[in-house]
Amino acid sequence: MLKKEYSIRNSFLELVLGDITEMNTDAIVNAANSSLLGGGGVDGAIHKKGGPKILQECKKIRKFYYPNGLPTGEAVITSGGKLKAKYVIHTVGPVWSGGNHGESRLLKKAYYSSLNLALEKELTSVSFPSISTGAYNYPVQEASYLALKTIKNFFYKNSEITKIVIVLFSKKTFNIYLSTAQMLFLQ
Ligand code: AR6
Repeated sequence: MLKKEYSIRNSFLELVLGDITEMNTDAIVNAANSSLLGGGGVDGAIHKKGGPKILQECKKIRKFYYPNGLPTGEAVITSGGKLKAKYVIHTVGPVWSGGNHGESRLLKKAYYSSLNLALEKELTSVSFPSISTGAYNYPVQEASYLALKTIKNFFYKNSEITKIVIVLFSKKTFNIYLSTAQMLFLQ
């Protein structure tokens, strides 16, 4: 497994080339859609491997808290079902529409909402996929900068979460995150 670790204050950020459904961090983050009822990409893989319990919990969340769907940038939490991770944090990243429709603010918000939920649950380790860069078409270069910058800022404000992993599904995406991280963390 290709891996690169950075030490930021008292915590660690890891970039990993792999499948997020294999991660054994306390939680893994799902790049979901507003319906919370599943889809393709990482969402499909998480529901497939995690089993029906996750979907049942998502349906309850919809019914009781978000009858109109989870707004972009927000996050909710369910159990991890059959996954190694105990929890799945479901967030909705923005669809890329050229860059002038609040995309960067909403992408940052998706990372922050997920991390704040992990804090509330007193979790210490979380894995993220590269939110919005698949079906939602966010350019990977820009997304990697926002994701890494947001995580860096988070580590400067909070020390309870000691490990954040970004799991990249292709060598190409991994390399883009790697070069952004070198630029942000090794100066
Ligand atoms: N592990 C890690 N990363 C993965 C995995 C995996 N198992 N599978 C795919 N990726 P996407 P989005 C990568 O499309 O752009 C869904 O249908 C993928 O290569 O999963 O936020 C939802 O239901 C890409 O780099 O999420 C929504 O409708 C990244 O994960 C919509 O797609 C994100 O790609 C959300 O689109």
